[in-house]
Amino acid sequence: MATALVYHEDMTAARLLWDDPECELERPERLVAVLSLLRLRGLEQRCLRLSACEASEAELGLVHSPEYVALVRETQTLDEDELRALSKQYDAVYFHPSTFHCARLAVGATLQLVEAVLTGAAPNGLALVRPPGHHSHRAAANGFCVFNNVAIAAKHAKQKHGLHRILIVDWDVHHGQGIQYIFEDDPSVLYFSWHRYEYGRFWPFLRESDTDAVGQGQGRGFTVNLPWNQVGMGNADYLAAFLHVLLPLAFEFNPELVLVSAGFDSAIGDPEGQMQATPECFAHLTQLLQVLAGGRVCAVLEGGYHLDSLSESVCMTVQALLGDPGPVLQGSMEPCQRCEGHRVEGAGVGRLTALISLQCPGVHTERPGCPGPSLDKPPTRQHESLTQDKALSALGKFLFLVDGILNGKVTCGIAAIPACGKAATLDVAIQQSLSRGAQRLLCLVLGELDWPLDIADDGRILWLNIGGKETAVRSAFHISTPLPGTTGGFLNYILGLVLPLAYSFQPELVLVTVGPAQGLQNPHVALLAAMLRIPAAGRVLALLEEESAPQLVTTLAPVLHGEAPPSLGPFLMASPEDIQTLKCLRAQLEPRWKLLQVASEAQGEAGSCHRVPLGKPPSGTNYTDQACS
Ligand code: X5A
Ligand code: ZN
Repeated sequence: MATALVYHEDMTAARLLWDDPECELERPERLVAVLSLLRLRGLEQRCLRLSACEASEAELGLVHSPEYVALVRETQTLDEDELRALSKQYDAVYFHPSTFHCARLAVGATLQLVEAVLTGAAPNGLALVRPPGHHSHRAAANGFCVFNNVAIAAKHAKQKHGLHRILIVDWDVHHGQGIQYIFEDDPSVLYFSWHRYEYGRFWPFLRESDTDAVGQGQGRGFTVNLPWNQVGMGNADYLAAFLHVLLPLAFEFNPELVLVSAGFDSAIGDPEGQMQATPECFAHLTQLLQVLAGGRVCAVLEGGYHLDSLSESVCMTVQALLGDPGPVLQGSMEPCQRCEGHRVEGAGVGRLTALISLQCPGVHTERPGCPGPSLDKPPTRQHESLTQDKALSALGKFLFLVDGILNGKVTCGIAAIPACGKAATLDVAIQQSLSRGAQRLLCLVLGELDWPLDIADDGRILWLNIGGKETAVRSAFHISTPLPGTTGGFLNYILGLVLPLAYSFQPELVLVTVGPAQGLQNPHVALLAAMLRIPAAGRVLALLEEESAPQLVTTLAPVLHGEAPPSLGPFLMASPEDIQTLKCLRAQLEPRWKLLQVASEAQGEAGSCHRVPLGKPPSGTNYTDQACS
């Protein structure tokens, strides 16, 4: 099942016919540039290509008034002067004789994408559309937008598929006020938007783009605005916003579908956004969203006006949707710092996952229905079974696997080990990695296990023990804490501690050790692996104890390949004790690991951009990190 890519070349027809410096950014070349880079990278060819059809007027009517639809229909017959006069009645809008056709195709493409994902024809996908949609209102065009593609798709998903919870993530650099207005009293649609704001001095200059606009009536708490009051936000800021603000809310909301208003004017080089986040960041944002809603992520193009930055960022998004591991996120992980120069790398080569069993105790090494290993094909969702290879000793295989991950021949691996050999195997894996020159090794230990005595705490190993006897920060690299008691607590630990640490540390390899009596259910371990894989660019080696291995392999192998983890089941808030423990850990670790910072009230004016404004917490979401900030 491949990622859906929905497009129609007629959407390049609409263009600005007169001089207008504000509107000239939104031009046909945007789609041409994106598509040609997708082809050059071989990404388009890996997708399920769907040709867009025009949305029906009934579909447009899910959001827009009949009078407004009629008015846009009439623009097909207007001459240039009339088009220009009409355009002037709206803020930052131009009409072209083909606008109605293009805008209907844009809605149609978005609906086809959602249809493909909700019927199971594709796991996820991207609609490449023009004109964009998120600024348009029920009865008005606005900000280059004519029909509200994403809002119509959300209404359609509710009405035609009976969905109850839809998350809209608007990572465009402008506030999608149109979407906000349409769903402000609707608790079934959680709308999150970050946007350049500058205290209201940036377009569209709205009071209601600020943090205190949280929705109304039944929908109160289901609109979340994160205004950026400075330009220059980079990868660490965007990650901090996802880890500390969006994802805690999103997990509790538990969406059935994620729609992304995927504007790339929030990427480096864009003349509108003036931000610093690199294209690679969008692979990370996409992967982080893919752990929600069973991976049903539908990205729909909004803005993005720097053709190279736009095209690279779309490629990164598609690579993530396809399940490719990586890329590594470069640069400082300190929120609100200017990031280093924009580096662009080509697509990764095909890599394999190896599954091995040190004692060969009947662990499944092939996923059912999975084709055999193939080295020359780019898709990375195949396993290489090493169990059959009698020539290699068990330990030899294991070391081969460690090497393979470090030198990039293998992406990730799972090893089953006897309980008595767990500590020794981990020790060997660490020694082997260090002797191969590894500089940063993250050891995530679930269950009780002490730091190997013969290995120095010299900054090359970050030891994070969850499920240990006591809470202890022995050094910035040696952290131990008991297991949180609830799903909410566990999520808090992942989003508020494990992932920020992993992103800050930038490990070359993550060793996850899972004991049988560590108290976590398989879906929890799967979620942890699915999320750790993201900062680790896929390079995760899981060491399982034999007794628990057979079921855990079945759960872990798909997620290490980028498939969505299973749902965690009923949500229980973190206990006050767990929140207190996390708060205490973070307070001690923040000076060294900057991505742990949620807010820094103490820093005054200069540090005010560190603040991730939480506003008034939406009702029922108070398990999040406010207690820690
Ligand atoms: C979709 C989008 C921006 C309009 C900016 C007007 N619209 N100054 O990015
Ligand atoms: Zn925009």
